[in-house]
Amino acid sequence: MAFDFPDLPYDFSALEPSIDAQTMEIHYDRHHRTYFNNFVAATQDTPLADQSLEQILAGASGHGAAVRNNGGGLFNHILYWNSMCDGGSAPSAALSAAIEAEFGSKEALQEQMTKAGLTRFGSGFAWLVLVDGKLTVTSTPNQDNPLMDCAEVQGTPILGLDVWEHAYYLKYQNKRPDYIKAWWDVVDWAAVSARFSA
Ligand code: MN3
Repeated sequence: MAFDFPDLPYDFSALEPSIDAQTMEIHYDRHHRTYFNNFVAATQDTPLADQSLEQILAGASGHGAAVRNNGGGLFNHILYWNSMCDGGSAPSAALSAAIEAEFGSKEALQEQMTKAGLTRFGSGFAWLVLVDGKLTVTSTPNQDNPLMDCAEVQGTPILGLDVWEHAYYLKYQNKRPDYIKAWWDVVDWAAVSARFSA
């Protein structure tokens, strides 16, 4: 398949004040675009060009660093953009029930995922993942993700938090805890619910 550079589903300023417009513009238009361009360069005119991104990631350990890092970077940022909106969305009844069954409450889930993001040394992502129908929190280094055959916890990510410094440094500098706290205000629970039910 041919890969297209994905649209950002809102304006750069849509997530203010949690995430400032300049950070969004640089993150989307430079960082994400670079992962996309490098991924296309690494896969075009190879047998991988006929696979879906998800299929490629499932075999990440065998494709080399350029495909793993840039394919991961492409997927991870699409999920990250589509994990956020400009406020005011709630989990579906089905997702709420699953969260309460697994974590006790939405607040407890948020605490666990915040901790996963804070304890991820260096750069990476924290995830809410479905593993055999069960919700789990995990994190991955660099641009790895739970779709990869080399991930410690493998499953389907339904919510992704970017904790690379490029996601927050302009506004929050080294204060990753402040960024994550503000990030929860823009999480698109309706989109997470749709992925949960899919
Ligand atoms: Mn990023």
